[in-house]
Amino acid sequence: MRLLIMGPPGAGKGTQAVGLAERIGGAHISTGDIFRANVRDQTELGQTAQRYMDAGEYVPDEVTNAMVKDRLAQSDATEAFILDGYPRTVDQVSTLDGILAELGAPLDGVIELVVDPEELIQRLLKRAETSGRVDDTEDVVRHRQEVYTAETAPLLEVYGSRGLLIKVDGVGEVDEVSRRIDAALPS
Ligand code: B4P
Repeated sequence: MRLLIMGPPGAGKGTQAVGLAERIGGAHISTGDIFRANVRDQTELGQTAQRYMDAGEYVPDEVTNAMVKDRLAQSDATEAFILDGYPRTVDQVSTLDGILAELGAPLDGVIELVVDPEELIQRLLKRAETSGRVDDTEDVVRHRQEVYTAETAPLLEVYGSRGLLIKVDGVGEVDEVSRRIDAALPS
């Protein structure tokens, strides 16, 4: 199964994608995690990504697209994957379409986690207490929500018009949300 998981910052994409990847037996590909690993290791990619992430902005498409293309070509992603946090822009959608067409690997579904905006802010401020993430301060968290609304929310319509969108209520215990996702997946 090949899936995307989408939703605003703090919706629980990463939280849900880890378990879901295990359940579908595929790769969990989180662009946020890959960027953070590169920042930690002080690679050239990490140095480019860091200034955007710290400000709550998106990393430029050409950087992100090349990174995902490379990752999707790895053997653990051949049969099944869940892409977490990608695509986030219209340009990333067309790049992903091209990559998947080349691989002959169409998507089976796009999960949208739906969570109320104020709940999102509270979750991320709570995460800030332990995460050490520079992009979890209140101003940056609010800016990330605005960037999501402007740049990424329109993508949901694109996938909706392709009949791929699976809306899931993201509020409740983590296990409860996981059960809702499993029940909504195509068989
Ligand atoms: P991401 O790492 O994707 O971060 P996120 O949107 O903050 O997190 P997510 O929705 O996964 O929430 P999580 O499970 O952690 O991106 C970070 C940055 O990287 C971006 O701002 C951007 O700069 C860059 N980037 C990444 N992808 C990019 C792309 N494609 N293009 C350009 N730039 C890109 O959950 C959040 C919190 O809620 C956690 O503390 C969790 O414990 C809690 N939580 C989860 N589920 C819960 C539940 N059911 N109830 C209560 N709390 C819950």
